[in-house]
Amino acid sequence: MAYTQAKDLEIVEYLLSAEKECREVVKVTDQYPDLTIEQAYAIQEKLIARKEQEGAKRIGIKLGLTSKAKQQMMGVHEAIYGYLTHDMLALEWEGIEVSKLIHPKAEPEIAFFMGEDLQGTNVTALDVLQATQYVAPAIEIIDSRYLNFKFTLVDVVADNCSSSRFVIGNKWLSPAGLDLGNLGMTMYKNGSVSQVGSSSAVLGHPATSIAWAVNKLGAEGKGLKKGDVVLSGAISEAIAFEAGDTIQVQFAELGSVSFTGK
Ligand code: OOG
Repeated sequence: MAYTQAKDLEIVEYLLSAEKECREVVKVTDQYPDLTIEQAYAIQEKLIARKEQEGAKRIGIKLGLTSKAKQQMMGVHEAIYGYLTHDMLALEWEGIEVSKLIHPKAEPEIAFFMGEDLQGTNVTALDVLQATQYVAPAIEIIDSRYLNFKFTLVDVVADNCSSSRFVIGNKWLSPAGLDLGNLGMTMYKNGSVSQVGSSSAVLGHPATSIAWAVNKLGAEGKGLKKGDVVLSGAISEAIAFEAGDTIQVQFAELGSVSFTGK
């Protein structure tokens, strides 16, 4: 079927009902193969606006497909961004209710807390670091609404980049004095090492990844606001978990963050 903008709200309801009812759906491009990335971002914006009508508050953004490995896996050359809303924030000590999710996976990330507004189209990694008040260890829980977690770049952008939940550790540090471009990371599942990596996997430096997103937003007249949280992109492969599993991510210098599926 040919895509027209008139379909946007139908696609938004399709994705939101999949999320609410915890069921996988066929990807959007199966029905609209001609959908473009720009149109997918417009759908994402309408999806978040719809959530705002239901009471959600935007609290920042997340980056996706920032590692070369993940880009190669998807056959793409570009990162993606989506929005974080207040109801995605999960608390370490409360656990993640797996029955409310479809097929969740955990990713190790570094969270940035903005100390200043940041907007523009020539923003550099240095600008990002100067506008950052704190960085903290984080785990993003992604939960694609699509069947078997399989999608194209266009599909995943429309689906707000698989965003679902995130957990932030309790050690927040100023980025000054940290070698954020090369922090070692180990992710454990139930006490066994599952993934190892370095923050350099995120486009060479997580602040480079955020600068990319700020410039993309800048081209649309949008930007980051003081107080926003930014998840800078996965450092390794995402790992699936179920109720009863404990995931822990340990960073050099930044400390650790964990949660248990319940
Ligand atoms: C897309 C989102 C991936 C990341 O950091 O790479 C992501 C997905 O794989 O579902 O958040």
